[in-house]
Amino acid sequence: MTDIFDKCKRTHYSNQISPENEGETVKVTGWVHEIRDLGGIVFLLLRDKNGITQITAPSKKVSAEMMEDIRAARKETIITVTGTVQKSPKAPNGIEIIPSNIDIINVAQLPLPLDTTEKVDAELDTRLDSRFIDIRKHDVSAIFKIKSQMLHTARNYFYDHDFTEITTPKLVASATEGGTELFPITYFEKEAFLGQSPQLYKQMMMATGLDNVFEIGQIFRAEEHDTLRHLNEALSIDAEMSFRSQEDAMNTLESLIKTILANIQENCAKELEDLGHELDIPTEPFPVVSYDKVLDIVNSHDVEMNYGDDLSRAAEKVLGEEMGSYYFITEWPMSIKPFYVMPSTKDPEISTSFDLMYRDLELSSGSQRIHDYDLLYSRLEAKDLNPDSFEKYLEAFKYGMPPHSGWGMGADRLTMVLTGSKNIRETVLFPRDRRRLTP
Ligand code: AMO
Repeated sequence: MTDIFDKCKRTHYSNQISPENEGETVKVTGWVHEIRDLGGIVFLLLRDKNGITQITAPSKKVSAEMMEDIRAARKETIITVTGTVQKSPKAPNGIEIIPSNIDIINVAQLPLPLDTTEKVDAELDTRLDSRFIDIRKHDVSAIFKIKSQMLHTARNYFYDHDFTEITTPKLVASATEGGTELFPITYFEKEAFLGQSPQLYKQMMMATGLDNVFEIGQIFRAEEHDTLRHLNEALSIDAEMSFRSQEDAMNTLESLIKTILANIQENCAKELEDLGHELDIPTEPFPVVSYDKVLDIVNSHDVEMNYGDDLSRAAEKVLGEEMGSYYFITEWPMSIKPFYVMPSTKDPEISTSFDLMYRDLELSSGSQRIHDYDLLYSRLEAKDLNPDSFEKYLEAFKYGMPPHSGWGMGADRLTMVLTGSKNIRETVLFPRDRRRLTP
């Protein structure tokens, strides 16, 4: 018996066959996308990772037995077709294949939970319930190919810039980010949580002499609200750098984003086309706007914002319209930033923190960090946090902690920008939100 994998061994992906291959025998394998039976001729569209190939079976050229096999092929069944390439200007890639052999590899049940050929998209919830079929659609898989390319570029960028990749625990004992709730878990006889951020660990790495570290990993936020930008489990790209200032951290972030944009533009042309999305690529340095200026802009648009307020949704929208694509917001009040943020040397009420925005979407936040033990201890107290819960973190600041800076960027949010997705759930294979824990 021929091994099933031998049967499936393709000679070409759909995008690798062109009119230049006319007359050649090729073998393609994939999913039955669509079948059109016109009586004397059957058209079968076969879909693979890279596109679609038309299989054309005229009853005059193809055996009666094979005509039967083709007619019996159900949508989404896996088949392999061997045949001769023929030019066909109206077919995908300008070719069609006249089959000489068809193997049915695995039959799909009907009805399908989701139709991959529907012109109008199903509800997002229905799609997420059957994500494995949803991603068969090229305009959906394009999002994950772009996300993969983005993560690959980010990793390369860090390796090229002398960063060490780290992985830190996600089962943790304490909170790091004020303002969002923690997910409590049962950890034997102790109280524990899912990590909101690798913040404490990446800072502790600064005391090890590794100098520059990065992590790409999941963060967990028990956000109460249900928005198009928040998930309860998100992917974060975190960087932390010793002996580097707030400005150095901002420059690294900006240069990383520009590298990612250039790379996606170069390597994901087909995916961008599948999505009908054009990248917004800034050539100038990202503008920097102070928190005070943000207050002026927002208030001048009749949206109320007082000193010490975080950005409301309405404020983000105003800024998105006023500021254009990528921009930094700096000089935030200390009162609304986490305990580890270094106050500015100019004014202790103003922080060294920054947010990177894309229009009305916050992509990243970061800062120079406090490296002085006594100051850090007093900031914990000032934020009503118990320094005893941070004992192991604080220890790293007692025996030679370099000054340092860093940031965390939402990888799913960045993917929204790169793919033009309006809902963060589109950019995550299996999103976790208030209502969704499966699949
Ligand atoms: P922050 O809490 O601002 O900062 O998070 C950093 C970035 O992570 C993304 N993000 C989210 N994405 C989707 N859903 C969520 N619920 C969610 N929460 C956050 C955002 C955000 O800008 N420790 C600091 C970073 C640092 O200073 O290094 C932190 O976690 O894009």
